[in-house]
Amino acid sequence: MATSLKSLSQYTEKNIIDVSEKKFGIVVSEWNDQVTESLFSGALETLLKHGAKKDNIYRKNVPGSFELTLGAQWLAELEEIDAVICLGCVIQGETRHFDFICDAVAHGITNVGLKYNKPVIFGVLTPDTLQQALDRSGGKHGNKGDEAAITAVKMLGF
Ligand code: DLZ
Repeated sequence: MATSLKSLSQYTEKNIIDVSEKKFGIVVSEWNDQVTESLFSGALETLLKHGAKKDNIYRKNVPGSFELTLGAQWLAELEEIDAVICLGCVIQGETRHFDFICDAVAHGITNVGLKYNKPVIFGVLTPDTLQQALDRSGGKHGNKGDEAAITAVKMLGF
């Protein structure tokens, strides 16, 4: 999808365009699903609040955050999908597993976005503890799923 020029009249508030005809893919990692389900609920609610239609939102689950990249690619390669949101939660453990997964998924998601020229959003929490994740998935620090969704909507306005 190449960026198209948009005139000021196509924007509503805060530089946000009408996304009622846009199609969104959401990839959800099943690891730490207590957290990722809340991220998904937040993302879905935010997309609907901004005018996206439920019929235009597609969800795919993947086993863990490491698989988000391939899941994102499977959605991004579909011509009809306008933006992809990746939701995961990698909690720091005692080994370097955390670093490998976080590095791979950050680079992987970036590459998918560049390859398909579409917004592919990094909605992956990388906390030290489960509590920090819960605080950021509908708890006292908000919901990063909402932020991922609004980022997708904003990127479609470019
Ligand atoms: C193996 C693993 C571990 C230890 N921790 C997490 C995690 O905190 N969050 C997450 O999303 N996934 C984790 N995984 C699974 C990996 O993402 C991946 O699914 C496996 O390494 C298989 O490729």
